[in-house]
Amino acid sequence: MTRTTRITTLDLDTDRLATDLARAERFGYNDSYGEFICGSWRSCMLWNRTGDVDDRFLEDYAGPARSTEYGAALPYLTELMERHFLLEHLKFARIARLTPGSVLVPHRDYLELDADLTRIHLPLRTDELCSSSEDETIYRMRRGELWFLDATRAHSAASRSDRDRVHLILDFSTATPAEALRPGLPVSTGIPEDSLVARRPLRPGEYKHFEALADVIDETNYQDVLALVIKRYFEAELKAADVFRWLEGITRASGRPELVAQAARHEEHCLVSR
Ligand code: YCP
Ligand code: CO
Repeated sequence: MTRTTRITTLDLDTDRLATDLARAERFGYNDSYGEFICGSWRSCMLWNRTGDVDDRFLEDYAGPARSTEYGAALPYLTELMERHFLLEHLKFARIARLTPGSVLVPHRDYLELDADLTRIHLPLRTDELCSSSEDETIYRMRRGELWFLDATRAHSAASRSDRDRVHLILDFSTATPAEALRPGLPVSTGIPEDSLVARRPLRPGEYKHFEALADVIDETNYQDVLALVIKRYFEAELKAADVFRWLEGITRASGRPELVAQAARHEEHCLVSR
């Protein structure tokens, strides 16, 4: 069973959202967490421990989050957050932009923290060519939908869109999403049928064709080969962990021990410990 849940759909004010998004276009975005990205996923902090936009990473801390200059420059998003959430439990709020053609390496969040957080997404600009995943489940988060993501499980995202996918991402200290939400919103659980993305079964010998990339892979295109495998995971029935199985198989077949070690370290960092 996936734990990811579409909580509810918000009725967004298109004009006010457009005003905030236009402002957010001019923010400075950072490339932190590049080891989880093939392509580009850039983010900026709206709320964090210090209120300083240069504190770009998730970290453990006590007490409530503070708004940064970017958070303060977005009145509509601030209002939405105040209306729907108990912000005393908020730890981080970010805007994240996934650029066309980019994919995330399957990973688990919060491994570097003492305590897990509760992750909420609100897509602000997206389309049908953007997908997300939890383990073997591929789904679409549509604009205006509030989603709880179990970011402690292996998850990923991919964009084949021709423009940036823009999401508001919130992290709360509560054990469950319900404890972070103000009472009153209709709350559902699970992923609705029409949000699921079907994949085809693997073709016989499909892995073997990828293994032939052993003749191509080197330190200059390691991330590109990984991107090919991740893109296949979004099309055909691989598990999130299979992405690394395939990558490791390709690196072993290449006969280059440094690439084998790189893939093993990368898997450890993304899925096991850091
Ligand atoms: C995060 N997950 O939420 C990570 C890093 C990709 C998505 C980048 O911080
Ligand atoms: Co993540």
